[in-house]
Amino acid sequence: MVLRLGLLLCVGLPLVLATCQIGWTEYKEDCIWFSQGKKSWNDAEADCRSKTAWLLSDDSQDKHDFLATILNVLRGRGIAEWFIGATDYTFEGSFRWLETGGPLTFTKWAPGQPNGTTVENCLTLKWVDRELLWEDEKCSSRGKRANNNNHTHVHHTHPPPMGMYYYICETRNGDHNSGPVFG
Ligand SMILES: [Ca+2]
Ligand SMILES: [Ca+2]
Repeated sequence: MVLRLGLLLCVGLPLVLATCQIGWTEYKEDCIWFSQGKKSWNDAEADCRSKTAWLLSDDSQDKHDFLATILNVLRGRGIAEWFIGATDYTFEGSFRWLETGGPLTFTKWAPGQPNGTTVENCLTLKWVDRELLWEDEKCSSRGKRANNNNHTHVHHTHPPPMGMYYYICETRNGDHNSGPVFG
């Protein structure tokens, strides 16, 4: 899938890939990476951090449209929901971006969302009809042992456990070796 996506990105979008590492997609000053497996939000966040990155901020219409172009292709493969980098775990109802700690000024909530109260504290990007929108979702599959294989099968014989989603990491051009400051 990486190869096909890479090919698609090279052919289908006017990208300059020179300043992002291989496997990352350039958007303005950012480099963006799409997971090939599902994790809980915390594990996804840790995986991004291990790449000197963070879970993505979807903080402008232009960036959202850019993401929609790519995610629409992956949607065709059955990958339709992604964790991104905001949570209201600390203060219920007050989502904050991981990247900046700031509130969500640009928003893309699906109708009726967020609706998860203290049960759903993690932000997902999700296709609702033909629109890519936000929903709050469970951050992990609590209580159940997640099926933790790394296969990227698109078709599941059983639905995936709630709270396990694909995810999107983001970093700045050239930041791979310097490291962002967290906390
Ligand atoms: Ca919540
Ligand atoms: Ca929700």
